[in-house]
Amino acid sequence: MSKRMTNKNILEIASHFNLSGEVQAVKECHSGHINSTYFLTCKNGNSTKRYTMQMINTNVFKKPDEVMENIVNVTGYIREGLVAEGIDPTRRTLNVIYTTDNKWGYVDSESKYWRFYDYIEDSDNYNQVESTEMFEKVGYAFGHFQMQLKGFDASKLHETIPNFHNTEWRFNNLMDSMVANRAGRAQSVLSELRFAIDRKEITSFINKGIADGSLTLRVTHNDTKLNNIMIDHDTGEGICVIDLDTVMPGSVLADFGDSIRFGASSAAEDETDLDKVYCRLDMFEAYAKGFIEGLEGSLSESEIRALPMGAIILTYETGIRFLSDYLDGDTYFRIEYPEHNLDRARNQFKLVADMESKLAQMNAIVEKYIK
Ligand code: GN1
Ligand code: MG
Repeated sequence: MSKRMTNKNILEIASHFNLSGEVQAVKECHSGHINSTYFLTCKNGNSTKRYTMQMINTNVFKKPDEVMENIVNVTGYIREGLVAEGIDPTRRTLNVIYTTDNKWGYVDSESKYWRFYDYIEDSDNYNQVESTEMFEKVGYAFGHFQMQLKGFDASKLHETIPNFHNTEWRFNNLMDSMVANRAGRAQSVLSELRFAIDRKEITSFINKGIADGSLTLRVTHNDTKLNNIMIDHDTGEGICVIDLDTVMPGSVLADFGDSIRFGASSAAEDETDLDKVYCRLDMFEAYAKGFIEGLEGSLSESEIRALPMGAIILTYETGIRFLSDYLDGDTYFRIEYPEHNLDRARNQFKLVADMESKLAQMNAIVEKYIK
């Protein structure tokens, strides 16, 4: 448990939610760069029930109630769809637990915003793929997630982080951070800045595609990291897509690309031995298969053709976000040591360079799905 949060604090916060029984155990979850997460076990007579408790990072999500409104609407829509298909929605979509005064969240005495979900039992999330079979199933689930939201009215969604996957905006942000040089680190990252600037032309790829109609605006997840999906213990199926804080209108390239960036990498996002960091084409192929199948033929030819560029762009974009944060003095992503964001940026750029060298092979893989 972090130094700041004590069990007493947690119990006090939990007492404001409609939980079943008494809190018996609290465990901190260490993955995720933005919010803080805990798992709580509650006991009621002989039965136990688990919950996921999260503090929303309001430095990143300025309007947490809007985040929650999106989540309640999106999960409600998915749940109705599952029920209409005769599928039990339990464990297949997040279930928000309301406060005792019927709200989506509780603001504590330190102005921190807390929310609760039912814990997704008999499943796990992963930080590294274990097999191509697993990654294909993850791809299917993220593709299917978009299908589940196909009829969802996008105008109901709040933009929880403006310009989230606007790569051109992210690039301009990097330039601003470089000039402002708030942490005095700009001189030490000249080669990384050069790498980013040399690739400026790719930053407009998605915006241009949306403008010229070759890419469709859909309701997308926008944070399709491998650890944002729960994998069923028995079937290995990607049973529940989690971390719905950034569900917003976007391009399919962002969801595809972000998954490849994280899951098809041969190494962790912060691996510092860059010889170990490359894009695994077997994983790329497995994910592409699952994702395209999950989208049930709704991808256009131009979208399928653009998927490999999506992988490059999202990896590049994440790299420049880490680099900007390093230049700003680490105010956005959680870090474990001072150079963490720089190590992450270097890692992502290595992956970009590797993907660039494999673009023809990635193109050949997706080409197979064009009829
Ligand atoms: C953050 O919170 P987490 O770890 O799921 C970030 C993503 C980045 C990712 C990089 C709201 O995701 O955009 O791709 O870190 N989420 C937000 O690992 O900025
Ligand atoms: Mg997450």
